[in-house]
Amino acid sequence: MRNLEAASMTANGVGELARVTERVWKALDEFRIEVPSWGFSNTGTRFGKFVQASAATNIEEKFADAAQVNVLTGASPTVALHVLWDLPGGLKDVPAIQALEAKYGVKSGSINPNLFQDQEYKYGSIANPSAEIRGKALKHLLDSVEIGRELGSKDVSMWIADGSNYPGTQSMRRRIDWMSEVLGATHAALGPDQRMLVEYKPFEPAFYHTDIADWGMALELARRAGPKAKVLVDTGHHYQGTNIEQIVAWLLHLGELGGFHFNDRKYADDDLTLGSIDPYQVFRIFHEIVSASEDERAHVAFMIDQSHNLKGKMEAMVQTVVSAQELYAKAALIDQSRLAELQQSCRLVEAEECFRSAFWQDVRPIVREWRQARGLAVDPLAALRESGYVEWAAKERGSRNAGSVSSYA
Ligand code: PSV
Ligand code: MN
Ligand code: MN
Repeated sequence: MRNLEAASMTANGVGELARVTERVWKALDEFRIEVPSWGFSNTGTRFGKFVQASAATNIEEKFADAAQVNVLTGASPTVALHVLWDLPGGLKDVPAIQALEAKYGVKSGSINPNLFQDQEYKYGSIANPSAEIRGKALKHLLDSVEIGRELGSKDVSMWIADGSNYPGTQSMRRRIDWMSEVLGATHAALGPDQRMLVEYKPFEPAFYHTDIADWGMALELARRAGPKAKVLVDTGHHYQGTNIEQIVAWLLHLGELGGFHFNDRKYADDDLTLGSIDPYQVFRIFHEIVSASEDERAHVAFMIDQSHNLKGKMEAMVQTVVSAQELYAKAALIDQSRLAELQQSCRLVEAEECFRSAFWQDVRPIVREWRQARGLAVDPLAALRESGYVEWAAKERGSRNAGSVSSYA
């Protein structure tokens, strides 16, 4: 791919620029990424919490914040909900959520069951040796499916925190069957437009083994459960150096990629803003998506799974959506047919240059033009600052945020 500015200097270049611009605008028009309700409230690490005065203190404020991010970016019309945190009354809370959807103009996105907080889950939820506790976990999953159906939300997104801390203390094999049984029963309850996404994670909170540690285990469990079960890739849930884009390529190829939880990390499941540590990795993942067929990528859900304790929550969320849009635009710049030719003829350096020169292009001017054409804020972060929304929220919510301090940042 030629430099965008250089391309515009020649007659051929003008044509090429128009084609590239069209491709990028189309990609941006289609790009949607869901924000997590838990990214707007005060959370912390296991060592403590630094309270932000402007953080959302209830579900209405989470909807308000999510709506604001959508107004600024034009890319996040849905918000992921966490059942126990956002619908503590379960199904009874559905009408209240529907009222918030109508009021704020954002819809409920994926429904996240919570199988990790209850004391009874000390030795696991769906992989617990106790049939009674597994039954309780199944009931919660079935409630989550019903909540999803009532809200018209497509995905029930499952992170299973089960595992053990010491070798020999649990039968990893028996636990496979127990999980299969519960996931199969959950699948049987899904409505025609619903899916269940199975997330994997090789570490934390368990320290020796986690029951769904990698994409192979998630895939096998999803397949056993049924055709509406797919794999969810959380970018922070891999060992250092894992080739995540290769996992993505495989899952796309198999038609088993349900979606992503996007975040960045330096060490473990750090939940940092997307692309803050390794934007090239995000670009490589997006390339796999962009280069897949429309069919293959049609049902891949993009979600953010981040929760910030130092950065302002609204700023971090807007920054993440904007970074995602920019990195997706970069992936859309790649001339796919040229790349395929170069790969086929093993012209390695040219292929690599074709690929990485797209990454090195500054797409911000094109993205700005697109925002302007779509009536969006040209610079969403600056617009957030100018709107005074965060200061307003800090005044409104400050007293409700325990120990609220002088500033939100
Ligand atoms: C815990 O690792 C986690 O970050 C998982 O990624 C879940 O998706 C998320 O929490 C919400 O439950
Ligand atoms: Mn996740
Ligand atoms: Mn995580």
